[in-house]
Amino acid sequence: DLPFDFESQLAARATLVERRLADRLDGTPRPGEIVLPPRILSAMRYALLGGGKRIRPFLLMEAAALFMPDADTEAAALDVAAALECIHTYSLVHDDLPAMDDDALRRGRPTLHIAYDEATAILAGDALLTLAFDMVTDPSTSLAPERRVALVSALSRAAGFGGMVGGQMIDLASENRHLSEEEIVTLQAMKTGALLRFACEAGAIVCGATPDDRERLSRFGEAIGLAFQLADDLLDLTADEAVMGKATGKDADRGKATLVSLHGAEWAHTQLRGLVDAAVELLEPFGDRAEPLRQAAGFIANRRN
Ligand code: GRG
Repeated sequence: DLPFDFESQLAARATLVERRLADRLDGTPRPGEIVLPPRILSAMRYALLGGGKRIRPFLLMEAAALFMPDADTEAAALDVAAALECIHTYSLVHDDLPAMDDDALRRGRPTLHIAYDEATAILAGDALLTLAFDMVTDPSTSLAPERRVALVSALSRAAGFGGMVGGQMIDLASENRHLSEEEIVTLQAMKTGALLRFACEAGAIVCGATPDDRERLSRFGEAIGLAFQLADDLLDLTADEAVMGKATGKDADRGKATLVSLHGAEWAHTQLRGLVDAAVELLEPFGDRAEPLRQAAGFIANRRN
């Protein structure tokens, strides 16, 4: 057996997702659609097809692969993975808007509202959010209706006011206000953790896994969601200030506390190792087949961007 090569597997999965998204936005109206206004189509393509690690789709497809899906189920997992990337991309587009983070660059290119305009960026975000649910429910996929409903339900909750949007609201409302450690963890679990958790849980849902396995993957997703955020906070430490243990970057600029600014980088590194270990332990029952997810946990904790 060749050793598992994480980077090339991530790239291969990303290519599949990008192809699926490019196909869906090829400009051909689907039943019920009359005309696709070129400007929104091009804005959606700009946002969706402009890079990104595609880590959420990877997690979803690798979680599904644990259950040895047949070709139809694997195709359905790809559709759900592409849908999830639509929601993630919409959140980045809206997060970059002047009313939120007011960022000019995303994934190394001008943000959507700079490349197009603000109204188009709002609409393209809205369209990406709704497209996600279209893709999950598309009758052309062979997925059993109960599984589709379970996916729509879990995705709505992960993305909505009890998940990502709610986390973003708490975040905005807490600028320059002291947050307790518990509040920071809750906010992060909602804002970034909910979609990562959904990614892992959805792999199980697509394959009709047992409630136990679904729960196990959900807990795995929760642990790597926390790791993702800690790694993000660590990335906000500049080389110089890391020595003094002082956080910079957008969050710190706005006077926002992170776990790293509360406890320092060394604590965060120890914590990260603990989270990866806990995540990996949850994969134990899946044996060797879980190697991609194991490596994904390490990748998320050690990521450089
Ligand atoms: C505006 C509804 C709404 C929600 C915004 C997730 C989120 C909530 C905002 C994203 C802003 C942000 C910088 C969050 C921190 C987590 C983070 C670094 C997200 C970027 O995700 P990656 O690293 O990005 O997976 P790529 O580009 O690889 O897809």
